[in-house]
Amino acid sequence: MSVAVDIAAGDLSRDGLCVLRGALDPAAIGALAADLAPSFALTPMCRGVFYGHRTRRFGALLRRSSHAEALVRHPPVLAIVERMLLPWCERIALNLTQAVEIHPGAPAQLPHRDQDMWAGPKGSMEYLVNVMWPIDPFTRSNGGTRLWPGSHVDQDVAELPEDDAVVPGLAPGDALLFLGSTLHGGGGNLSGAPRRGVIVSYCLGWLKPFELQWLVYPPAIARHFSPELAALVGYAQHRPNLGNVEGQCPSILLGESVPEYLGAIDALRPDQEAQAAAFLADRRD
Ligand SMILES: O=C(O)CCC(=O)C(=O)O
Ligand SMILES: [Fe+2]
Repeated sequence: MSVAVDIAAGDLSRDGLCVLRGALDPAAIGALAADLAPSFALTPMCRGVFYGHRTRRFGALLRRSSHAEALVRHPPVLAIVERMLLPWCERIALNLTQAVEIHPGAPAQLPHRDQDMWAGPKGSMEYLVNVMWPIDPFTRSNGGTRLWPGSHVDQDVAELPEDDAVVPGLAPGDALLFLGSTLHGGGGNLSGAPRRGVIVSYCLGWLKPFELQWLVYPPAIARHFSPELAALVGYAQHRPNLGNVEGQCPSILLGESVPEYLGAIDALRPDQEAQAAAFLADRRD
């Protein structure tokens, strides 16, 4: 696994994208698609030029299907994402889960970089890694994701020739990974059938996520998650002390009963603990 992770992480750093072929059994994607079918049937079309009028989207996939966790916690994907993001945070967070259905006749989506939702400086760090899991095979004609390889290097370029875009052909079970700094967009669907896929994205653990994970998975729901999944959706502090409830780890809310009065408890990195201890030792006389 680690050789494959090394190769994929290398491709992702170099090109801004990579494909993991056969990352999951197509049957697992089929089971997820079956659970999502009622949501695809009942969710209204999007409004707005970015989401797309002939496109349907919905989030909260971990609530809609028990099969979503296999995508969100896919070990090689997590290893690659951590390789990309841990230089700038001490834990990664789930940014969103979103099903996207691009209907016949939908135009191509505006090329964009997903990181531009955050207003911080760009070019010196990565904010996000996106993973597209196709439900239907992705092709150039049915709206497969268009990406501009290398566009993560010169991020001042907002637009590149359409002919320079690649559209990786994908089968259910494949995973397409791309950086938040990679220019991309959904394709126009010239075929006669909808193109469905699931996006799972991860961001630096100290950022505000695109989809508000704590509201989408409140304690009554997250209580039934594995501890690892609960931590990914935000029931974990980002040291030092960020993202707490009453100064404690928010996972306290997942217990049977929550005491009304909680004392704050530091969650510091070991280097900060040591620095604080040294500071106090110096002052002791
Ligand atoms: O549907 C796709 O292929 C990509 C969608 C996308 O990039 C987005 O909505 O940010
Ligand atoms: Fe995007």
